[in-house]
Amino acid sequence: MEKGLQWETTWLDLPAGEHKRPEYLAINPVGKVPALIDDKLIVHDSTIIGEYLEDKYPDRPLLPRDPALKARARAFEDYADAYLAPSMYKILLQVRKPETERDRAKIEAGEGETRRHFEYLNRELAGRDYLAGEFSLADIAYMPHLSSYERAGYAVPVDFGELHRWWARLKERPSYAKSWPL
Ligand SMILES: N[C@@H](CCC(=O)N[C@@H](CS)C(=O)NCC(=O)O)C(=O)O
Repeated sequence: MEKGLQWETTWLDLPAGEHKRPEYLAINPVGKVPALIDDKLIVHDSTIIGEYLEDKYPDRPLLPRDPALKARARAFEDYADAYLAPSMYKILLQVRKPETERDRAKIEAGEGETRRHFEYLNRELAGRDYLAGEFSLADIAYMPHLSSYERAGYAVPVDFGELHRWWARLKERPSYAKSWPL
């Protein structure tokens, strides 16, 4: 939507293992979401999908042109997937279980790590509206993870003011409501 494109979403039930069924493995052999089907082309991994859409539809750019800022955008995009997400999913995979089956140690480890990621992001957002210049793929990378975190009953802490305001700014974008069933 940020690029003015039309798309149709097919949601998979991950706890039910729909992403491991043969029909989905034919689309993404590693059995993870998301995947994009664009006519006859299949692209998977959120980073590659973002880069592909950026290359194919360069209007309304979602990466900075300046090489240094672009490197920063890519680094933060990667940070969301490679660092923040694994910490958060330590929590989220537990809290979706019945309370008696939850592993408290994993939840506490995830909470501690997530807080350290928040500290880092809060510092990096000081004096900035977005992570790398204008709104970009760097910011977008955090939207599904933070949204899942909130749905699990957590909140982006208000004591991290820069982070909190940035997250509020992202959620105000019409694309947030459009891309994510509320
Ligand atoms: N680097 C990949 C990570 C994809 C990923 O781990 N997706 C998670 C959901 S956010 C998933 O499919 N988990 C199910 C599983 O690993 O079985 C990307 O950014 O697309």
